[in-house]
Amino acid sequence: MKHVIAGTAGHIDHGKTALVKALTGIDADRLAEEKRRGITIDLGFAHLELTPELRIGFVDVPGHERFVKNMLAGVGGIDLVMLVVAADESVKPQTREHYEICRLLEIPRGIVVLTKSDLADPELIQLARLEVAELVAGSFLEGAPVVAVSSTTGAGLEELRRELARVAAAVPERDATGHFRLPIDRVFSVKGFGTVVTGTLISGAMAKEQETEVYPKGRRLRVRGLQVHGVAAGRALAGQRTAVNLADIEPGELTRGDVLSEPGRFRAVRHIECRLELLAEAKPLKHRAPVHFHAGTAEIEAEVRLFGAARLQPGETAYARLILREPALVLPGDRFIIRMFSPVVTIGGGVVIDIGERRYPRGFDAAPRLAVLGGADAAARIALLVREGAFGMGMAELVARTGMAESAIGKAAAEGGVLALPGAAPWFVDRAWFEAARERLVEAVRRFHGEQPLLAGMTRSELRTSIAPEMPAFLLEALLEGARAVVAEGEIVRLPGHAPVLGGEEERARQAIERAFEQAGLAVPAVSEVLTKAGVEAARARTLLEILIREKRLVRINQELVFHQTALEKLRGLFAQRRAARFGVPEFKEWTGVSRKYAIPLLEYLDRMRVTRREGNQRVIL
Ligand SMILES: Nc1nc2c(ncn2[C@@H]2O[C@H](COP(=O)(O)OP(=O)(O)OP(=O)(O)O)[C@@H](O)[C@H]2O)c(=O)[nH]1
Ligand SMILES: [Mg+2]
Repeated sequence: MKHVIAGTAGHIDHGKTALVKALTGIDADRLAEEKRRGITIDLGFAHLELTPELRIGFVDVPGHERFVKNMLAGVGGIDLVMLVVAADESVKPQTREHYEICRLLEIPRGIVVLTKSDLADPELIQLARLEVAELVAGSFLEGAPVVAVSSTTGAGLEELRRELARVAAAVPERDATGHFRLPIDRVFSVKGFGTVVTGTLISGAMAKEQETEVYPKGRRLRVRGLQVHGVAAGRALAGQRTAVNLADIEPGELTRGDVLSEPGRFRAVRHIECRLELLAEAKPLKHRAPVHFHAGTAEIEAEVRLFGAARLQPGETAYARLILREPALVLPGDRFIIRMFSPVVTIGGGVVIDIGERRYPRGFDAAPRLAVLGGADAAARIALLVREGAFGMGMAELVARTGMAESAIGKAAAEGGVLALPGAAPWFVDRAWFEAARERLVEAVRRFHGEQPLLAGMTRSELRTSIAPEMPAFLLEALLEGARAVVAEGEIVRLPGHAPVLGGEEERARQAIERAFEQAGLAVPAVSEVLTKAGVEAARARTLLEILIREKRLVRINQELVFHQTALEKLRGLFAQRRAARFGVPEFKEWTGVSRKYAIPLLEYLDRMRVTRREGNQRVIL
């Protein structure tokens, strides 16, 4: 069964609700106040099985100019619009406003319905046809079917059903593989179930029992139950009207405009970079003008920042930044509408391009980067984001920044010539940056050899600091991996040809120092004593000691005590067989044969190494 969502649009009293009722038998005006006043105030919903294979969900919107904000919450996810124009009144202000909204939101297709045909003679109907044709010329509705109907007599309804089926057939199957998002349009409580929210699932799929996060509030909740177009379901797919029963939350804690999505996947943001179109009928839009921002089902106050221009002229399109008063979950590609503060009328809209909340240096021309990020070339987009990251960008961040599925990002990265570093979480780096970083690394090692010819090489941490202290450790590993120009041995990185230049005398002294500790086992001599006997002057002997410690042949466990690495290795081996045993200092002395002078520092060292843990006077072997 194919699910398609149709929205109504059009001026107040032009017969939208009556039309939905004539088609479905359902009165979408559910509020008492709506029935009393005879107008629609908030969104209404109805559905129809047009053919055995086609189910149409209808979102009926209010035409009153004061409720356009409610209309905006309803048309976001629709597949097609029925632009309703009363044949006896023709095009009116909200016909235009609703039409412009649908155009700016890039609703892909629609049907023009001339209602109340029973109240208009053929000439009047013809006039309405002409006026509508003029209104929609050059837009997505140019050439769309125009059907005259009467909801009172039923005239034209058959033809409308046929056109609906035809247009619905052209609606492509939605891709449900992406990350799910459900902008909430209603929140209520159902006896026996608790809190239920509804909305159109705009991407991905949701399943019963899964966890979801409410953006921007950050609450994580369990999906207790799902309904699709009014029927209980285990899964809901993109494009479907979905009701979600949520556990452990009161209706008052959620509002229209909140979005259900995957836990921790995205970030609500306050700065949005976009392409903004100002309607031809609007007044010029000033830099820093306050506006109402509508995206999905959310409405948020915002300020427009124009890049390098004092104002945007009517009918013009420009890149701009919107500063939202409250954070919102929006993603690149999302369409939005802006409305003025007073009078509250629609003045424009556009598409979100970047949510990176990037700061530009003074005088920076953002247009080229926004042209790439707003362009159709996904490979170029991913390559740009990766290049902008200080050390490239991880998969999780790319998903959060673009909303794209991992597979699509991987494919775009490959096409964009971006280097993918393998790992549990893939990481992407710019190829040129990577090569340059590797050259800098080799250069740093070469310089180090020049300055410290006695040392075998740089330690990994020294090397990282010399390139960029904030660089993640795994990136250094990636740079070293497969780098033929350097050799990494344990902690030490050196050039392939480098050997520490110790003179014969120094080499003998180095060996003497190492041997002194090696032979002592755990009962090590005082450092000063070893150095005096090394056979070279004190300062050089100390340097040789430091080299041995850097090379990890000797280990300094406190200010005074240095051990040979093999002695400590043996000591740890002793404990490996005694897991979970408890012991005190006397036992330790007995096992190792060391005196108290060594026992305490050695035990403290073992605690630090997490071989043992102190508990009062005792120790536990971990
Ligand atoms: N004669 C006649 N009257 C109609 C027809 N369709 C609607 N009406 C009447 O027009 C009035 C307004 O109809 P609605 O369907 O409530 O109009 P609407 O567009 O939903 O109005 P809002 O939701 O408030 O914008 C009602 O009194 C309807 O009975 C029609 O085809 N013929
Ligand atoms: Mg209505």
